[in-house]
Amino acid sequence: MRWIGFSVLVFLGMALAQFKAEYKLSVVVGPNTAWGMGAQRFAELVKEKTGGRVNIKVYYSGQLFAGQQTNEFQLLRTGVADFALGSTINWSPQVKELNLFNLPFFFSAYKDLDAVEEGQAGKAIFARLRQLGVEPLAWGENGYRQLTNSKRPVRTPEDLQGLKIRVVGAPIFVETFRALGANPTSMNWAEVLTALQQGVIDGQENPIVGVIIPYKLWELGQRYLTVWNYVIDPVIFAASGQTWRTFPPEVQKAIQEAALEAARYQKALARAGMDDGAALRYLASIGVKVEIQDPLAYLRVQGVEVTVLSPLEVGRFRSRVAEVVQRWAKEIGGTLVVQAEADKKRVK
Ligand code: X2X
Repeated sequence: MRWIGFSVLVFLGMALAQFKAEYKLSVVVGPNTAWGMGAQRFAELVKEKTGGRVNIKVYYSGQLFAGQQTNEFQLLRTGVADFALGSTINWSPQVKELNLFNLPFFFSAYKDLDAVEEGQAGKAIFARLRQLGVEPLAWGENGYRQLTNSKRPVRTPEDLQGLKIRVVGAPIFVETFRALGANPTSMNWAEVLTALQQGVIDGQENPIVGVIIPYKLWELGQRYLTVWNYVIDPVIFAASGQTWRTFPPEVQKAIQEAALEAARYQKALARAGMDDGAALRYLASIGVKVEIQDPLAYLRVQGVEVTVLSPLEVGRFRSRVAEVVQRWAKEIGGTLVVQAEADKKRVK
């Protein structure tokens, strides 16, 4: 009997020892964003689906990487962060394939992006991340990135001349904004709010629902918004390969399911009021009420002057960045770009 009791204890001990008391998840933004809420939902679902064995704590606002957002991928690879809900922009300096999403004016509709994520290109990107020691779980979204500034409405490339625009520290963004005639400067998100407030920069680019509204950028002088859908910013739910390997298969399966469910919710939050209504309908179907149903109307009420570009007007910007696209398509790898084009065609 005593022997059995002892064995049970040893067995229990082993089972418990497999799990850390806390798993760290990195997010670059705060908890009141679609991105942050998606991370929190993922943590809750993982806890629920693993019977409380995997406890994830969300570290918001870049706490794990001390503000240096392009380091996040490295933290994941080395297991300093067990999980992340990370932007493809922030990981693109380490994973050149992710620059596919940074190609200006490449994804003109949500359905193009969905097709690429679900298609050959998306699968190839996930395989590449795995090769680099990061286990991708699901595609989430920050959103279409739009331009804001404190100086004037921007409708043509001429309007953008000389404006000091903050971009993320990924080289393709600096090149894109230079080609457009702006004066780009790279800066971590953690420093952007103060820089806007102090007028060190004139403008920035980020999604409306994802960032501009939750951070109330108009209160920091960003009175002009240009809706041009120039880049869309997917975020990826992922685990460090090192952490992932410590989980038994049934736990991996539960975490994978949690990621897919959280991603659907998170993506819908990011698209709420910005698509044909599908996102709001989905959220209503799962009992989530969204306060701001018409984000552009909401911004106008806040005193923001909204300039929505026509396809013709977008074309003027697009023609200025043709060389940047060509150069980066080579960098990314011809095969991946061709796969992405084929994925997009399937939904035309
Ligand atoms: O830094 C940004 O602009 C942000 C928050 O959108 C990203 O992390 C890519």
